[in-house]
Amino acid sequence: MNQFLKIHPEVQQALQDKKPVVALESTIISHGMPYPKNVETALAVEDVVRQNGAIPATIAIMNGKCHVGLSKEQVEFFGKEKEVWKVSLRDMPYVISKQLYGATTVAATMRISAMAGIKIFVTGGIGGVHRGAETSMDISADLTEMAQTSVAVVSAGVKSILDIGLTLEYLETKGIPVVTYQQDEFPSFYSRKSGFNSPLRLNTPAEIAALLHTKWSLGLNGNVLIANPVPPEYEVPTEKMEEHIRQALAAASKQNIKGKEVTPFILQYIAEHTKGESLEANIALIKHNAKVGAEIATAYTSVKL
Ligand code: PSU
Ligand code: MN
Repeated sequence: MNQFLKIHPEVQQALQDKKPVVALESTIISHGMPYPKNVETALAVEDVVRQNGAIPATIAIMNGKCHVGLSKEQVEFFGKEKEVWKVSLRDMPYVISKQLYGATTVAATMRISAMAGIKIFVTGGIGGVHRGAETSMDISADLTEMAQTSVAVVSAGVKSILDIGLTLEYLETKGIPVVTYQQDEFPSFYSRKSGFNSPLRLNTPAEIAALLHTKWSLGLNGNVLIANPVPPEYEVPTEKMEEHIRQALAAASKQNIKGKEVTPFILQYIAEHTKGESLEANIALIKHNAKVGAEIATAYTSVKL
């Protein structure tokens, strides 16, 4: 096994027994939500995965290793500790060789999942092409990683802090199937709508599992993005979010926020300025993604070869 990988015994056992396993990221814990809601949510999401028949594997970096499956205490640590790096692919060798604490983004979590042999990964929202990317060139490494690593990601679509149209174009260019679960429109995280048709739609975990199996059996490496709309009762209307997003982007530009700081800055700004409503939606949609992700992982393990 890779010398930099440390797989929790429960996760290792499940992988060996070919039982369903769902990977979870840690940037959302350390940089995506405020304490203590971040820790409560991370632990609740693990429970939802379990209740739906799969083993959760939250991924983070510490003591020079990529940890696949964390204890409650470790999740608590990543939720509280301030000196945690936000680790995308670029940062992995530095943070691992310096033995620093690293919370993994979608890109880094996908790569570590692949090293461990996990095929399904659940998150809230992925990174993408930012608004104004034609001049800033700010395109998340999540997208380039999705083009090459064969791990499926369940998200609630793409947050409209990004340019959703350009993100969908980029995904098309890179050959990444985008499947919306049970509706025709691609969702935009807080909202079930985005104004963009989803390239593909599937209605059951079994159909999604069959698509994954077919793609990878064809030798088509890379990700499938599964967009799972936020439950209607938690939806925040797009018009309402748009105002906050505009303000967040203006504040980021005024404070000259650049590079890896952009996404955490905007997420935090929105959480503070929507007085918890967006945070409640965020929590609800991640739990819902965990349920659907566990169902897909379960269906995937029973695909007939
Ligand atoms: N988008 C969200 N919530 C998040 C993130 C993105 O709606 O928590 C986090 C994820 O960890 C994602 C990362 O992989 O931000 C992307 O950062 P960047 O845009 O710097 O690549
Ligand atoms: Mn970026």
